[in-house]
Amino acid sequence: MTHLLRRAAAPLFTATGLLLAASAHAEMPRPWQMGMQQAASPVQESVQSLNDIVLVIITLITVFVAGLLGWVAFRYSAKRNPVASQNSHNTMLEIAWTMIPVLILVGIAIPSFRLVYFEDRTREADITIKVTGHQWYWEYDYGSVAKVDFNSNAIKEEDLKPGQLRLLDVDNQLVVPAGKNVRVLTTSGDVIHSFFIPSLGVQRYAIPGRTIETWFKVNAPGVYYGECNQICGTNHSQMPIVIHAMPESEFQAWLTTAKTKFADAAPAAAASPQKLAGETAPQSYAIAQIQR
Ligand SMILES: [Cu+2]
Repeated sequence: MTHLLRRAAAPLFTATGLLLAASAHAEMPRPWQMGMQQAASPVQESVQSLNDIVLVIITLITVFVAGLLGWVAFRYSAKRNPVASQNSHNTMLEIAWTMIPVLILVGIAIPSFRLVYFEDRTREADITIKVTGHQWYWEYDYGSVAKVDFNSNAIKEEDLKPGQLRLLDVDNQLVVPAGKNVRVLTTSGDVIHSFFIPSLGVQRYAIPGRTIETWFKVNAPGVYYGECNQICGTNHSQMPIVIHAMPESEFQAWLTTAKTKFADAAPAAAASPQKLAGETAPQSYAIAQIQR
């Protein structure tokens, strides 16, 4: 019954989603969504085209194997084929059914590895942002361009304003310039988290004591939603990610205001009760050393 009700309400949710999308481009999970979110970065475009290619290959293989199985069951049933074949091997056939799958797998592996390396390293970073996962919020450090370091918390259900999305909207969005290469360095202040934005093709672990690199370039200004997708404790579901991409000039203006707005934000982060003893202050992080 609940299932039916939800099904009936689905178009309503979709309409709300479309309204939101019309006001400003936004990529988020939608009720009853079957496919992937629309690609908004070069990496996600590549992810989706590889997905499409692999989907065609596995569909053809599934149809072929199912057809073969059906044909053998029909043609060689005890009724139609009372005297069973005594053949135990056939060299040519065995070479074929070994080599053909090997060639198919190599064919899939080549574009797959190419993609893994493509999303692994930023070619020419215009900006570097250090992303730190905490139980249970994200911290964004713009150390490579300005002394801006702040926390991003989910908005509590009772504080949601009209149009804000439950478990998706945050108080402080991660603002980036659209069309620029954004290098992301993930780490964690406590347990393992994962920085995941589906429409941008970003998914990286945030591991304490380690720094992992990835990057994205947002194709067009807009708002792109993500979530922590590594179960990290009680409030794992309460640490969404909101990337707000804006034109370069607007981003620079935002950065100027952010310097004042978040002037005292970093010490607050340091005073966080979940902070582990010995964890280094975000400012001490030498981003310059990672530049290559
Ligand atoms: Cu988490």
